[in-house]
Amino acid sequence: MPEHVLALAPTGAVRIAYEDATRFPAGDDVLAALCFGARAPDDDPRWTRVGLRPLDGAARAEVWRARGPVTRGTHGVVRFARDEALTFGVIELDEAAVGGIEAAAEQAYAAMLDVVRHGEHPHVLRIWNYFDAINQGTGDDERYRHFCVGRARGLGTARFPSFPAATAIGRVDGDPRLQVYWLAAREPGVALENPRQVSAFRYPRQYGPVSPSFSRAMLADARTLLISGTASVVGHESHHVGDVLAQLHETLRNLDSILAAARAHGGVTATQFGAHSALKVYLRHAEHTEAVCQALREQLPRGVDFIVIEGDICRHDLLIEIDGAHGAA
Ligand code: 3EB
Repeated sequence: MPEHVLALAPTGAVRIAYEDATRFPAGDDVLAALCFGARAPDDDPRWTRVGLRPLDGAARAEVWRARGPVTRGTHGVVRFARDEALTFGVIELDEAAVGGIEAAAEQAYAAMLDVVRHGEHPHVLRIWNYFDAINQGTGDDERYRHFCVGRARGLGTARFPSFPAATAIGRVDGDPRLQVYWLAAREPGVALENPRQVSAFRYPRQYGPVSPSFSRAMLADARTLLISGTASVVGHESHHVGDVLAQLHETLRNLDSILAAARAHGGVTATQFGAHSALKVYLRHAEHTEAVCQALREQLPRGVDFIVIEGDICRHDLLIEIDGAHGAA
């Protein structure tokens, strides 16, 4: 199994790998294990099951390993694991218990802020958000837009000092919990934008009352690129509506453009993704799996590790989204 060595901080480093999700690698060095589709053991707070079905084979877990000793704990509703330089935190909130997705997002983000502000790792670099039925509701009543309103309210003026990189994907398993997990660090990162895209936090009003609070990517320790969910958006508009392969191609151009921005910043040296890149591909329709996997094998540089999972994209006209990380060689 390839391993992606990400030098994430002067005092430490983290490695990401997609591993067999049924083997439950305990290991004292595990910071977090995100288990897509498969069951996660409930006796270890570092494991989180995300109910997104794997489409390209056996269930795999995205495992984040630290270099140094890891300590774990809980703080209110937050579970966390940390080493010297990094903290991985998780909140899972039942929407029904708090009054819906907007309230759940507000409370989750407020709780996250409360924990990170009082800890030694106050800089949130990267956040993942998963919740049910993301496209349900029309216009400003769409659940994704309510999520954006609640997220912004929970964040208040917090920018860490920039917005973290992020992913927001819809599950289709009917699980009523909002799942939010994040990577926070002792040192701030450098937020990057994509010159091909309008910054999400500057999206015009047509996409909702509150623009999405995230940066396109985060350069951690000036060497490691944490890439937000990226889709077939050019400027601020969705492109290639109805054509998944054209959307994939546009998405790969956006990813290359983000990598170029990181290179221009001196953060990475690679001119393309490769053996130190790990990508997660979210597909709205399972029936697109075969065509997309074939196109990925043809179009991605050799050595890139990727998994394909089922997930709804936050705009109903988008069929595919990709997030991931690229580490220093
Ligand atoms: C886009 O480019 C696609 O709301 O946190 C991608 C990544 C998207 C993160 C979020 C939304 C989010 O606008 C959607």
